[in-house]
Amino acid sequence: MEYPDFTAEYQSLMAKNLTKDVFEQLKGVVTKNGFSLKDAINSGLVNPDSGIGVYAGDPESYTCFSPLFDPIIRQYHGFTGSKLHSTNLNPAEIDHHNPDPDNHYIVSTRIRVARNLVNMPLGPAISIVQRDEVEAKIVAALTQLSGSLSGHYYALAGMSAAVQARLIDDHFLFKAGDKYLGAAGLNRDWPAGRGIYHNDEKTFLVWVNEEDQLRIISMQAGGNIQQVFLRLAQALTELERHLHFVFSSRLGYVSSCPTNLGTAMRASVHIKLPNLGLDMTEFTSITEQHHLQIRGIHGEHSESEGYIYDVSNRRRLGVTEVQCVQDLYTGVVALIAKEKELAGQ
Ligand code: ADP
Ligand code: CIR
Repeated sequence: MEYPDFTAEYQSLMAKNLTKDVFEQLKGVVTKNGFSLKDAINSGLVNPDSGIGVYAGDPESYTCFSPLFDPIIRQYHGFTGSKLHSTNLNPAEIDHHNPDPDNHYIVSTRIRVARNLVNMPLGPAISIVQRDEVEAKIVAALTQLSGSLSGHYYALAGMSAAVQARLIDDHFLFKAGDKYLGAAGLNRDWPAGRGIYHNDEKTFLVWVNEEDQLRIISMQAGGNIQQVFLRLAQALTELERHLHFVFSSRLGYVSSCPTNLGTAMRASVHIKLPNLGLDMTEFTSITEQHHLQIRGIHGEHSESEGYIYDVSNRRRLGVTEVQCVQDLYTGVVALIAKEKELAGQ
């Protein structure tokens, strides 16, 4: 493999950090699962519009390719690496319940975490047999859930196109054919081994073998962040009785994309901000101040509709889960205050 020709359109953290020196150091490196530098950077090479541009094939990728991954991790999470990552999923420490108690702005709240099983490659390097094995282990654990978390698993392979489209439109299911995941090898053998578990109310959901082996999701209408967090924390406690997730004190919960390391948590609201939506400079200055990110209404790389935005915590490593939710809470309070001020003008 030759050093890539990074033209001006390549603005990803991968393009920025893969200097000729780093390339020379890593070009011959292969992890024990056969994952190479070329595999790690392929998504960013094929998609020059990538923001990050790298994926890990296994937990070992983070050490084998650390001269590339470490600066990307530092730059994305603002985490210097001088302290270890610690986790705090204690719902009692969420001291604010709802940033929009009168229900004027927040349409819905969702908190998800990514998890992967120990002793398995991550999605980009997993084999079809291993993926099926992961699915079977996860489904067996989900079957043990009871009470409000109990539900059913629906394999993607057995799902009609209409049901799939409806679940995607309603924000419950992942989309097929993501080009960034595709170039990372994460869509191989699609739809084998993939599926979704949910309870009847669709307030607790688990995505199986998408970008990570598990995406564990708690969501509901309105802005009661504490209730959403509590449900997620309870589900994690239950699932950890049956599943062993990869965790390191340096990287937290290990994920295929470095943006999801640490808490692996994205806490988001769908929030209607018609006035702030007309002033994206003001909008983004508030979100940046509070370490938040704006996405469109159908998730990453989608657009807003009807001035409804997906606002979520940006940093996930070096902060606890409670802090991620606190980032969201204080930022959303600030956004609502500004929206009210603009509406009054
Ligand atoms: P992820 O959150 O897993 O990183 P995406 O950004 O692709 O992935 O979002 C996945 C789905 O979750 C999308 O359909 C998105 O609209 C939906 N979603 C995200 N946040 C919320 C929310 N607060 N309320 C309802 N749906 C949401
Ligand atoms: C990219 O590099 O843009 C994609 N691989 C997605 C990166 C992860 N998402 C994110 O930063 N929010």
